[in-house]
Amino acid sequence: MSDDLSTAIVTLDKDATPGIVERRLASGEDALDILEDCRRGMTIVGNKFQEGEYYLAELILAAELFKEAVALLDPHLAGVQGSAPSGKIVLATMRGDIHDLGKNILATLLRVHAFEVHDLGVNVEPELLLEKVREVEPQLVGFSSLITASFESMKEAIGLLQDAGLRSDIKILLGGGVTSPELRNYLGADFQTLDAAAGVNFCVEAVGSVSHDG
Ligand code: B12
Repeated sequence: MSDDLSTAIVTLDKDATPGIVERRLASGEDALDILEDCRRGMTIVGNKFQEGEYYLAELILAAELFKEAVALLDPHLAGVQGSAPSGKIVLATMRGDIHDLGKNILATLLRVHAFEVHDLGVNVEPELLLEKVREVEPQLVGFSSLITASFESMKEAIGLLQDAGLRSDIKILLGGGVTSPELRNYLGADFQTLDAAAGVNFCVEAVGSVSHDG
């Protein structure tokens, strides 16, 4: 059954995908499990792109299907969440990078865990990130990176936080396909993962240790 959904995304079946999501929701299945199948489908699409079987047009179509599925799942995920916000996070895909599917998954999962998520979107200028951090005073900043072109803009943003004296109040986490422990060291970030659920665990633990009012 779960294969149906990832297969629908992989075969770019725009008629079948939303129907499968709705059917599985109606049967009472956990929205997180359905989300995981969407992610699996997207990973297979990525592999096909890498192997030259799929081109950019297919990637864009698959990404649209993925977003449509997440939009259907979103209200059901929100229903899982607790009451009081457990922490604040500013999320961004920085300048040079327009990939946002993984970031959006993380944002959804964090909302499920009652985080107040301030998602700046994609291709974000470092100055805008600093401005947002000043405004909302989060305990956490999360960068999603899928393309090496965004490394320098993340570095720049962290430098701005440092110069503003805000870096030590914040935990910085990285995720997305091109991130690695080496990148974490290069940027001086606190945590790196390729798994949104591990990112959520880090955030939950971090709000306990860096909590400040605001
Ligand atoms: C889908 C996709 C696209 C879509 C993006 C749609 C969208 N709205 O995001 C479109 C078609 C627009 C696109 C465009 C391009 N892409 Co593209 N794309 C991909 C692809 C196939 C999949 C990425 C994806 O969404 N995966 C699924 C998500 C769910 O996985 P994920 O992001 O890794 O997220 C998971 C975790 O990493 C984690 N996570 C993610 N972010 C964060 C953040 C935090 C804080 C935490 C804790 C966790 C976390 O949570 C998620 C779930 O666990 C990858 C190939 C690949 N295998 O990754 C190439 C890839 C990323 N693209 C690539 C390229 C080159 C491009 C283009 C330049 C192509 C072109 N020639 O024009 C352009 C534009 C790039 C730009 N300036 O940003 C390259 C990057 C190479 C590099 N090393 O820099 C890749 C690797 C393909 C390749 N092998 O060549 N792309």
